[in-house]
Amino acid sequence: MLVDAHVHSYQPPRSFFDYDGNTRTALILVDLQNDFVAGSLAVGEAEKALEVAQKLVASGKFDYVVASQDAHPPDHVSFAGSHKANPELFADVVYDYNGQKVTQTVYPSHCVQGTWGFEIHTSIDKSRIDDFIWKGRDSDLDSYSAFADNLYQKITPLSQLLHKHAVQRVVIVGLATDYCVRATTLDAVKFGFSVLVVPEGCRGVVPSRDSDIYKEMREKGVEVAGLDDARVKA
Ligand code: VGL
Ligand code: ZN
Repeated sequence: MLVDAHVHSYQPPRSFFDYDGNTRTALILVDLQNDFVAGSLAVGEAEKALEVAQKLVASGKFDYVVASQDAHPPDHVSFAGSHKANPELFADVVYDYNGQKVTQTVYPSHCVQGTWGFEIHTSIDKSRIDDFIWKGRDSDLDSYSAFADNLYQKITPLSQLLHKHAVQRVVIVGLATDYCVRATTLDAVKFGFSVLVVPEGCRGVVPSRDSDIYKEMREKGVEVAGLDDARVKA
């Protein structure tokens, strides 16, 4: 590129298209954290999702790479142990949130800020991740989506960061398909992005839900593609 002598600082593109006319595309890595790989909420075959995710990270084909992390406090409402009624794991608990009845599935304690389980798995090259989105930080409300909490009380910086980087299209992989990947993907559509999900780079808590989830995603405008079919640049 020819650089004008009067241009002293790099300006990010203001257009959804890069200098070659390609759609500016971000990679969103959802919750590739130790607790979901080998910890308290381990997802089956998570290593296979990590392998595909790292392949995409290493490709260098994305204009922006962002990773979400569940970042719960120790007394988070999604932990069975936080409820006096002693609910069983994976039971649905109804609780009061500012006068509103909220249904929350409860899990073992996981991804507590500052613990090993919270850290992104070492198979992912973190030096290639531009920004990290911490979610589920408030004790009294969960956040499956990397864009907003489950009641849309607050949004995370993710949509702002994508706009700052002039991104129009997002490619999503991560854990777990049936919770945080699903919610992040459907929110990406709601927030106006063009969305591609790569199932090879995702694994679910309950794998038998996969076909229904990918069907729902397609019905809502998501492109679901294999790694070989995934056009990471337009
Ligand atoms: C997740 C359950 C609870 C996920 C997070 O990352 O899919 N699932 N917290
Ligand atoms: Zn969680």
